[in-house]
Amino acid sequence: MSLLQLFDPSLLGRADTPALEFDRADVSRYACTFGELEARSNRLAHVLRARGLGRGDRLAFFLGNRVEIIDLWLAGVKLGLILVPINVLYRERELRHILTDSAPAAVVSARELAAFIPAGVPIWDVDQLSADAAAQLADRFVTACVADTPVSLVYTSGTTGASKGAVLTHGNFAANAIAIVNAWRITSADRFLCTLPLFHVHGLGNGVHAWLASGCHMRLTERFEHAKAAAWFEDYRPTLFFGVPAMFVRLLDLPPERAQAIGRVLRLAVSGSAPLPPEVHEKFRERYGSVILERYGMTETLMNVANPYDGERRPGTVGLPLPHVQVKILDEAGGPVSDGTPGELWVRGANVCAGYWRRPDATAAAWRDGWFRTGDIGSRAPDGYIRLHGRRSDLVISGGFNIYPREIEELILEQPGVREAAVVGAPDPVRGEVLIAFLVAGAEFDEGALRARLATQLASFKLPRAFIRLDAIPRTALGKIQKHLLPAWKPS
Ligand code: MCA
Ligand code: AMP
Repeated sequence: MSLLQLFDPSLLGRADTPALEFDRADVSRYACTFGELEARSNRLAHVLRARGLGRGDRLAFFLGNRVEIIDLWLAGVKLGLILVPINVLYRERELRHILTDSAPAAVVSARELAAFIPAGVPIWDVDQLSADAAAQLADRFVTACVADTPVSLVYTSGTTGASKGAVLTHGNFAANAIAIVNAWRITSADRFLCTLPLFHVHGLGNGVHAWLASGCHMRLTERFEHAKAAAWFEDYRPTLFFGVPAMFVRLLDLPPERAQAIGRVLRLAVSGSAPLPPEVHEKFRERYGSVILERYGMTETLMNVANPYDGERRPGTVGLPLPHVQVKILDEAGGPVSDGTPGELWVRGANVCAGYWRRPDATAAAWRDGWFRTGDIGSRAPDGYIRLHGRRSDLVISGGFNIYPREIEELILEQPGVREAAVVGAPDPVRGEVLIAFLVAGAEFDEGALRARLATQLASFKLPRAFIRLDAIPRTALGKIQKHLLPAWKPS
């Protein structure tokens, strides 16, 4: 199945129905129907074709949330393009890698972001594309796509600093959207508040796709903003909200009466991308009268496991495998573990991506007999509920954004005077974790210069909160860093 088949009942079948509202920074609100989205994306598709793009061509976008991302996505779906979303917080080092690896025809971006894009890739200004599109006819042009046709490369944070592009197909996204729309009973009557960034699969593959597949109404915001969140809920009165745990922590600030009023309208709140602390689950239930549904997914697999809509949403667990997703838990030797014993999760299903872009080595390492190795450690209770215990590698998740410490360690080690570096995650009440850097450095080391350099090279969520100098980094006899022996860090 192609994504267009999934979206057509909304784009064509509900053409006159209000589909979307978006609050722009200048506070003016844009609103449109599904039919207008269909026309906007058709016009843009003509522009992209005229610029020479066709089936299989990559087109990257480096943008904060705005309606034009939806136009690009739909135009790409119609033309058989492979879209490459890039986290808008990424800076030179991350951008250079993704743009070199995916080799897009161009990167669509905005004037205020263009300076971050390394030289070498054509930049197409998003406002210019829209202006060109306005002069086009709104008739539809479609390149036939099937379930196996790639539609996107979404880059995962890489264990060695070199992130890999997960090749996601029409079939992967369609399977995911159908699974969650059914499991979470999403219908055209829903009102969905989307504050998640659209450059990750949580906002795009769950948010935008569930909206387009169900034909419900969506309010999109530029980003989640703590100070505005309550007003958005009260004004828009969403029935549906998807968030990362850091957003739910922020929402606990609301006074009980306001939270209760929001909770009476909110039919379903879904949390994912990082562990939801059981106490946040409990406090949210108390304050809003709404039991968060926690689920587990990955860029490479989209959604795998979710707590049930009906039945117990068990805090501290991610629930049961979604229909049509198979999950097995294996020990180090590759044998099945017994109930309650932690092992590595492997998954199989139409949701699992086609492999890593131009990385046959990494693809071979991650798949075995059609099963994908997640790297997540989990255990299964006798009644089937799955609990995640952590990762095989030292992934840190801050505010729902993934970070491999190795990438930051490599950059710190390039700084004059630094002899050793170890970066770890430390608990943070809002973001779940933040980074702390330990280093051994000589007299010429300049912390200010290091901070300035990291800020130009990396996304802001990857910047260590503190740099702690030690005489030595604890190591094993074989020289391997023992991160668990580093001193505990406390915010001052
Ligand atoms: C944060 N910032 C942003 C955004 N988020 N800037 C632009 N767009 C964003 N979306 C910047 C802020 O400008 C600021 O930068 C810094 O980050 C911290 O912002 P603050 O307002 O203090 O944030 P917060 O209250 O701590 O909340 C952060 C957040 C953010 C809004 C929760 O972490 C977020 O949007 N997380 C979502 C991540 C996500 O979608 N992950 C899905 C991955 P400065 O410091 O420079 O001023 S997909 C996945 O994991 C799988 C598939 C799954 O299971 O879903
Ligand atoms: P990403 O690489 O950005 O797709 O992040 C995927 C990773 O986020 C997974 O492999 C998990 O480690 C983590 N993750 C996603 N959902 C959850 C959850 N509900 N609880 C704990 N970890 C999660």
